[in-house]
Amino acid sequence: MAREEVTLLGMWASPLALRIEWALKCKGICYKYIDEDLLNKSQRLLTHNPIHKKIPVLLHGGKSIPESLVILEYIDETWKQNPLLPEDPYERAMARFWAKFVDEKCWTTLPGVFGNEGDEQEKSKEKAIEELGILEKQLEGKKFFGGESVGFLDIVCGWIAYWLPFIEDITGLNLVGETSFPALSAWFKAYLGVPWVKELLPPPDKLRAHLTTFRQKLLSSRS
Ligand SMILES: N[C@@H](CCC(=O)N[C@@H](CS)C(=O)NCC(=O)O)C(=O)O
Repeated sequence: MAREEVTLLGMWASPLALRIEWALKCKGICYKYIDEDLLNKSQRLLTHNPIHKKIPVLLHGGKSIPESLVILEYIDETWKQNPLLPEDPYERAMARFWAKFVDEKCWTTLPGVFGNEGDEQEKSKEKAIEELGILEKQLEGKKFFGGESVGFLDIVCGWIAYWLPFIEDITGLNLVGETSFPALSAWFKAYLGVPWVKELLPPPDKLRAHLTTFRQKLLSSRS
């Protein structure tokens, strides 16, 4: 089963699809990548994720697995090499706890900073700084969330390391400074410096242009 063809339905600018590519790359799994048009969803996407109709979706052995965190755990359980989740049950539970925190909090708050102006943006910014401060504490004294090497939580949070500077640049706001967030700033560099992490990052100019247009759309839909 583990040797059967692996296909990822993704979208090049999706931080959540990138999570899956990172995990597959870290495990050394060959996969086929299909870039989906999220404005004109394919029958393939609707068939493989009929409930949420979203990417990422992993196809393996005739089965479809949706939801990025679920996919990450599936990958970790299917291919045992380079384990992502810690072995200790308590540590595993905590990695899942923090992954849920990132998806329930930062995944909503950072787009709130990006897609708003004025008071709404200010409120999201305050919340984002508070949540990033919580992650900062988790990292203190460690190189990676996973300790000395990249683990589950690094892959879950990885999008923040790459996307946050674009958010700051495009909005003109400063959220994570090297003085106020030393551990997080050092982790951004360490994570993005991992060869298989770096290799999969979307081209910066293309991403900046995409995000700039996306922000304009978000702002005009709100006005
Ligand atoms: N909780 C889901 C969220 C997936 C998600 O929001 N995917 C976005 C791309 S990053 C998407 O497919 N958006 C299209 C839509 O909402 O219609 C996960 O972790 O996989």
